[in-house]
Amino acid sequence: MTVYAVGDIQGCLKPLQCLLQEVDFTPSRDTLWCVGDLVNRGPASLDTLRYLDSLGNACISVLGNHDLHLLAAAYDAKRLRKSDTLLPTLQAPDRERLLDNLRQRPLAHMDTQRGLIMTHAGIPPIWSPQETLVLAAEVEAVLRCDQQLPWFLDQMYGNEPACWSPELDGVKRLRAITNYLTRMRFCRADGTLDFKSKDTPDQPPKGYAPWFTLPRRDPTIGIIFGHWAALEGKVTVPGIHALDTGCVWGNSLTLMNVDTGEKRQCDCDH
Ligand SMILES: [Mn+2]
Repeated sequence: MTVYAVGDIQGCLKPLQCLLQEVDFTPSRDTLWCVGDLVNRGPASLDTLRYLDSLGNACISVLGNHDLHLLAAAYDAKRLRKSDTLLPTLQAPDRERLLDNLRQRPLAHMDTQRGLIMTHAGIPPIWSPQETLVLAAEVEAVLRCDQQLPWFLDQMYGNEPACWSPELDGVKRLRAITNYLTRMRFCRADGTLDFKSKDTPDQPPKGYAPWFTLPRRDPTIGIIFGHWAALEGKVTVPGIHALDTGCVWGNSLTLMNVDTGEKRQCDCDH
């Protein structure tokens, strides 16, 4: 049994299937972890969701900002932006099943045995892996609740509060957790986030640093994440695995054998 982790797919199904074929991925034997952003911007979001659902328990995916955006657009099509490629998914006959499965997915996944945690954007220096799981579960409960979901999707967007406090409550608390786990790039040691810069990690806004360069609460737990294509997967901090290599931007999709750390890539030729 082998566990593989793949970077942001964003509807690039062909390179994913090419990589899985190369490693002879077998759903009855192996497991695929996805760092989220399964959909959007790429050519085959709908078929990507269908394919990953077909893997059943052999696929574990955490939610990314684009996945949450798809859920939000499903409730209000006015939220669609010009660059979104989500219409075929929203118009699909099986959309309800796909969206329902998507919103059951977690924001954080921990493998205690392997000493690894996976989220879409990473983990802020102020949270331990255990705290991260507890806080992620607060948002997961709202996403899975029919009554609360439309309300949350309505309030989800926004950059405030920029800093975590355990006293936060209501939608501010949920939005902060969501932003840390799905949108974070640059951060201060106290957890304050910057949302303006998507640049390379060597050009942080003044007073900020890439979140993974700040001392973390539990260095014995490795972190697998995506979201930050400008990193090109080149993070050298031990135990930090950056898997987004910008497939949807014409670069490549990265698949990592979680146990050996061996990586392979497939070019995105859509
Ligand atoms: Mn993302």
